[in-house]
Amino acid sequence: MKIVDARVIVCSPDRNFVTLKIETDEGIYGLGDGTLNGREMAVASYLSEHVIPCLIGRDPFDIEDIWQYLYRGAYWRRGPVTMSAIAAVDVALWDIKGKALKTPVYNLLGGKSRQGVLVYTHANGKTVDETVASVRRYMDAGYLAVRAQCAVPGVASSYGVPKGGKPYEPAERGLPSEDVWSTERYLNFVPGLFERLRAEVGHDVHLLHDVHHRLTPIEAARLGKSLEPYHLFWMEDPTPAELQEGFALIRQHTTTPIATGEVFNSVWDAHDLIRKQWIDYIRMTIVHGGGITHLKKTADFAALYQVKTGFHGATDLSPITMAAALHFGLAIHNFGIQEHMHHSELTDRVFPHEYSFNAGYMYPGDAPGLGVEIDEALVSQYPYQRAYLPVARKLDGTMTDW
Ligand code: CS2
Ligand code: MG
Repeated sequence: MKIVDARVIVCSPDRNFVTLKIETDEGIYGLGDGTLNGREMAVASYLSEHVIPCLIGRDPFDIEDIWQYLYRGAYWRRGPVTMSAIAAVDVALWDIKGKALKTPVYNLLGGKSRQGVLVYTHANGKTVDETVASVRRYMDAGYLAVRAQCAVPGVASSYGVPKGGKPYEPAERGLPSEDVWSTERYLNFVPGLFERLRAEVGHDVHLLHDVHHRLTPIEAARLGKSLEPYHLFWMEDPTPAELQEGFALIRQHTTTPIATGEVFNSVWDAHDLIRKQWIDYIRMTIVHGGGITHLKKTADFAALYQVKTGFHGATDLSPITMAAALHFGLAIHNFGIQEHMHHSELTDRVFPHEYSFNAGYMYPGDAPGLGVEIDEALVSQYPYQRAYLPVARKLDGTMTDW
């Protein structure tokens, strides 16, 4: 089998997605996701200008060699753009191999280690009451794990809370909006949110919270300690992870489990975090972490240190990545949990897929390959529109981490 063509499809059904379609001389094609929220066209150009010419004529079954060629051959290694482009190729090749061998991708990864993939979704509210009601709605819908985010009183805009009554979508068309942040008000508010949540929804549901890189290590230690009575499933991205040893300071003070890595793109970004057991879950995702091939190596390394996976799964990763993550999560032994933020109904029509949800778990389906398609007729109606993630400033105007 030979790769005879490949092309990048950028579309924007409610939000931008970058899709790579690789075609073979046997009529089998594969789909990969290269979506990088707010920097989509960088990945599209990297693929079109620098990667696709090198793919033509290669055997799509040579997944490992093509991965190594694109990684080592780039010379300028790592980074979200490079690794998202490599991921798009890698995932498309796994899709082709599954289709050619007439088996779902999870079977190529060792087969089923479990019957379903435990998922969590996003609850939020402008008030504690709204957040409690939102968590309850998802519990009633069958979710066993729910992330809870709430507007912080006295702060004009908070991460994870929708604006203007629309569903929460991180990227906004037009230039970056400016959010406001107050560490003091946040740290004084969040423990009370989870005290109320546990009192209202009980202790069985897994509750998660995303700090979104906004605290110093000692502030994160204070937060983790204050949340211990509410036994969160995890406290996510407590502090920017460039300073990996900062997580050692958090660990000294709290037993609240820690998840990080959605902005990572290589196992080297988490090398110390994993081997020193400074985290409990690695969130690096298949689309930004170099694809299934690199995430398999990362998960196997993490397993040596009893670190589990908890991959990122927000709406800015396409249904192709969600499908790949579910095949991956069904197969690997040290799976922890999979994020599942609902795509819009229009996005689901653009990317018809086999995966499904039932009673807290998701299932990738048994179609050969990934079990996801792209409706190219529909795509043409939703062309790319530049969009940005917000930026954040402290109350005094100092730039901070969004
Ligand atoms: C968040 C994301 O889902 C999460 O854990 O951190 O919504 C994140 O803000 C977006 O993916 C950024 O594009
Ligand atoms: Mg996050």
